[in-house]
Amino acid sequence: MGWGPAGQISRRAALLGGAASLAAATATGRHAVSASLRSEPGAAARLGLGDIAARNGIVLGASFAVHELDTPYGAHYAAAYLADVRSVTSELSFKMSVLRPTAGVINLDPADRLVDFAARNRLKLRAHTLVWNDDLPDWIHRLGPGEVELLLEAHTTTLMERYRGKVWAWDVVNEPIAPWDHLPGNLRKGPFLTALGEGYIARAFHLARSLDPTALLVINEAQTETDDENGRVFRTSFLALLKRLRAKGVPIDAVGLQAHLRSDRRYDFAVFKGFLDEIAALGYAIHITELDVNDSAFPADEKRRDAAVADLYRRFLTVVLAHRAVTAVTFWQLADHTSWLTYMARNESPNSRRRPRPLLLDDAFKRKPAWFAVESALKEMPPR
Ligand code: 9MR
Repeated sequence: MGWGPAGQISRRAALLGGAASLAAATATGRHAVSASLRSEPGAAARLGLGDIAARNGIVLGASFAVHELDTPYGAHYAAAYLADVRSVTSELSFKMSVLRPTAGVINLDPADRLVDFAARNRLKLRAHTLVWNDDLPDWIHRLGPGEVELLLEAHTTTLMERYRGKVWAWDVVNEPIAPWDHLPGNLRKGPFLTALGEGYIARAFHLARSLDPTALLVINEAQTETDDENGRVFRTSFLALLKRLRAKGVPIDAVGLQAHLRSDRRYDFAVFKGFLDEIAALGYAIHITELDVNDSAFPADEKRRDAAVADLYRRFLTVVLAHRAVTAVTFWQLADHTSWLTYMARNESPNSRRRPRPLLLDDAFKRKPAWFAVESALKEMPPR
């Protein structure tokens, strides 16, 4: 079980092959937002989610894929972000698979384009991710340990020097835990672990801190939310790792918890709150980094499905937003048709009439019950 890129090839191909025209990004701005809001009756009277969150001390964001700007709905895509978020996370463009598709080549165009979009629109940028033992191009798997060490150093240095002052938070290490690899500490196997042992994590953070003393440095993990054996193993293993890193003085500012929630899993958010308490007790801030709801086990009927998705968002956020250590919440995209779950479903079952509805906006960028559930949770949260 993993978060591999299965079924996502067309999406990455679109990104890599895209003519990286800046036209769509530069054409977006406050004008695009107001145009979109005018088209939605009553919308102008409501604050965006990012504004409500900011009033309560939360940075609200969503992952962003620059190639979506090149689609026929590109201007609406940008407008949706400007209306509702204060930060964007790079969903693809800062990954080694995109930046370094072949040995000796670095493709910075998509990352530059995202940095430019964020800067023009005064959005904070979460850069995802520097070091991840998954989703790597094949050539990295063929390197020897010494070369992997050099790659970690060169990659971190190139990116952090280039974007210093433009990135608000770096997911320095992504998903260090993978119990199915059966390694000590339940650490995820991969080239960086093989080359440097657990020390790859400390190495990356120390280097990152020396390159950018002001950006927030984040360690990001998946699958910690469920009330089942898998969730328990992830929580215990990740917490043990955080304690070891804390004891060694590794410079980590915040812990990222992805929160890809699923309709086919059990949740007890009181248990999850206890986990947040333990992270906070170690002195870390907490970012919710990839929130969405896989609705595959909810009813086929769209009204009932939307209500169930909204309810799961509400239950989760009520607990999370009440926790003082939580300072940022990021959704994994905003609109259903741009979700990784939709891209995957389209690839896996192109003829299915049922499409995932995991996010806050529908395919026409209209607000869904989930949007209003998030709005209420943000309005009702205790201010910081
Ligand atoms: O949503 C992303 C998808 O489009 C990519 O194909 C995939 C591999 O790069 O990564 C997805 O994002 C993942 C994130 O980087 C890490 N946590 C799990 C996310 C969903 O798979």
